[in-house]
Amino acid sequence: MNTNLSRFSPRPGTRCLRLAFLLSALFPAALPAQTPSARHDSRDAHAVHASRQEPEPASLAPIVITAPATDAPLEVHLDPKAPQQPLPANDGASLLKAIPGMNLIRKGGIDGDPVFRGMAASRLNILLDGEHILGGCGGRMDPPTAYIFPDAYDRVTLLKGPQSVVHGPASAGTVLFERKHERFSQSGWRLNAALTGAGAGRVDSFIDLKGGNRAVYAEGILTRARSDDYKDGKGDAVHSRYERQSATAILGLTPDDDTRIELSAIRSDAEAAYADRGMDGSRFHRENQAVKFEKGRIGGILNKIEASAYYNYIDHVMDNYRLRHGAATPMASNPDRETHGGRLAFTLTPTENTALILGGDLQANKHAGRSGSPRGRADYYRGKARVADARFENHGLFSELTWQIGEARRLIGGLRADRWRATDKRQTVGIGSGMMANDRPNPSANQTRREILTSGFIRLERDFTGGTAYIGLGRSERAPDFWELIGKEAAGQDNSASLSVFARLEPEKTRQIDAGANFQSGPWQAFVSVFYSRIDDYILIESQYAKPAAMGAGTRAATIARNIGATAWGGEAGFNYRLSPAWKSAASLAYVHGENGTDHHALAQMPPLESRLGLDWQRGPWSAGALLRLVAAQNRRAVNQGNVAGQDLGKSGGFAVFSLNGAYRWNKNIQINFGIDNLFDKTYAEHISRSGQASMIQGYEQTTRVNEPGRTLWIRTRIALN
Ligand SMILES: [Cu+2]
Repeated sequence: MNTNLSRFSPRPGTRCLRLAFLLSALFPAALPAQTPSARHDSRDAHAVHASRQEPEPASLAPIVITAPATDAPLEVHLDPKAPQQPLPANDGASLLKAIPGMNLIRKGGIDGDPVFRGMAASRLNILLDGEHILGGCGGRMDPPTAYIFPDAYDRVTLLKGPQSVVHGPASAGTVLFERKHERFSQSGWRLNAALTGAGAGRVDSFIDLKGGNRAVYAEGILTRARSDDYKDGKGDAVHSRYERQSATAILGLTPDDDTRIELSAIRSDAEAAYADRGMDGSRFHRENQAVKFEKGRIGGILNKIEASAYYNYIDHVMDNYRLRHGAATPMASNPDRETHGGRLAFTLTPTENTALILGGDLQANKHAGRSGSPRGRADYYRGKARVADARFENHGLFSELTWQIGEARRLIGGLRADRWRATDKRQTVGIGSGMMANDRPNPSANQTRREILTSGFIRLERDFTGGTAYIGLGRSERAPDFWELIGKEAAGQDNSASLSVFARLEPEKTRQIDAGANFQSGPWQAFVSVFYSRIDDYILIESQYAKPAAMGAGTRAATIARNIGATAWGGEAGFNYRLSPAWKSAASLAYVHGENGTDHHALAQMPPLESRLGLDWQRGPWSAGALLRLVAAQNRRAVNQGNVAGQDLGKSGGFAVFSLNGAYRWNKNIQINFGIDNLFDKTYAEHISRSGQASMIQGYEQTTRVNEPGRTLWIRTRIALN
């Protein structure tokens, strides 16, 4: 085992799991059956829409998720603890892939960037239990989802489009990773645990133990996951191994049914090999503390108060010697990011038919870095002082109103204003590489930028027998993020003023129309959601941009950021159809089309048309399923253009991947799921995955894109006791 990781919680999950198995075998029926109090946090914006039910399984979900539920307009829910096919890697982005319209920019085994409708990074607003946290890596090794241990959460929600303002500015969508909180109705405890084994030496485990009484509760969650390099369909190893673990401790007070005060602390670390670049992540250390306060049913028009504050620290190391061999010059880079944030929101019910959320949120983060040689050398990186390179601050105010018009119609609207500030602390910028590397004065050193950003939306929802339809208009402004502003150059042929794009990038403005419907009748369940979006000042990242060499004659390849005009349209549709009491079929379709109006060609990083067909069978304690994923070729591309996470590499071919799964449910507390992903051992790569040729890692095959795993067998045992 890796020394870095063994420092805390050595193999916690597996030991506790054995204990859990033993307990359940000894006392199968003796365990007290407790139902937590029925009150449940409903989504605030829909407080007046009481008919909307949260999916609350009484016990374990029987079937592998092949098509997540879309039970409210524009919302998709996922149970992060339920088994999924294909078995997702142990991080947040891999988990999201099950949602139609979601894709992944693969870099290795974990830590890919999630993409929704072709929009990645800051265009997809990701919250970890209400917190906006950002990674430390300037090379985008750690999107926020790299710090998500799916088993430590209870619910994942995707809110499509700019149709929400209460969770921060959103353009393509918002993803909420949340824990559920229920007051104990009497003293008791609850245990959730799972052990997963899969090909490539993969072992995932988690244990979540919660105990308490009416007044107080405590919870501890330990997760651990490891995998060796997986093999693609041809049998070639992909440089992708990883190891990660997390520990979460929560202490809460529930003096009454409507009040909750909670303290939480999280520590996690990981290491991961990257197949797409010259370095690996050897440290993803996270420390997080948060406090939350919630009070509901206050009386009068004030219905609820929510307040929270958090601190997050990320210490990341990437190097070229710990997880690979053959680097001529061993070197490491050690950036860190410190984030403080908070939120205050009031839910008001001015009349019987209206709910109003008023609030504000703030976030401030500091980024710094240092780099050097491995331990034992004169230039050891840990012996150096960190040098600040950027500071960001954002203060937002929001209001969202839901107005129930009669029985069947709702009008929902929101407004948001953000005051954003960024400071470029870099004194120099490095240009060129290797022997030609050269430090130049940063043209935007110590500059501060300020912007006022506004966003808003309005949406009409109409219920009909068996379903809901909606149409919405939204607008949002997004400030350039750390990855766009810091470290990218501007267009131009000088090696002075254009070396920093910091002062030049305009905020991105999205105007979008969203429409769709959900429908349920007899054996049918269906959804459709479509969008059309016009993006002014879309921030495009372009690599291989020729600029004069740092020294002497010739050119060098720079990576620049610039604003363009863009449009995108597309959507998702799907259905479930119950053929008989035992058989159920499901299908989904997702498509997005993007156009770069400034350069008059395709917008880069657009995933191709994709369809999923599933068939599920269930009888008594047994269930089984088959999943066929069909992905079309993508000929629309813009080579060397993209976003901070990925760049287009060229056309890509289509593929079909077939997978099988089965489950046996021992009783309501214990369940075993198993499956074979990519049954026919197909060799394939996703269109938007990163290049497998850039890294030249000794002992590994170089591929156009980082290939997906070949045939993979897996088994997952899960226990839920209360
Ligand atoms: Cu990194």
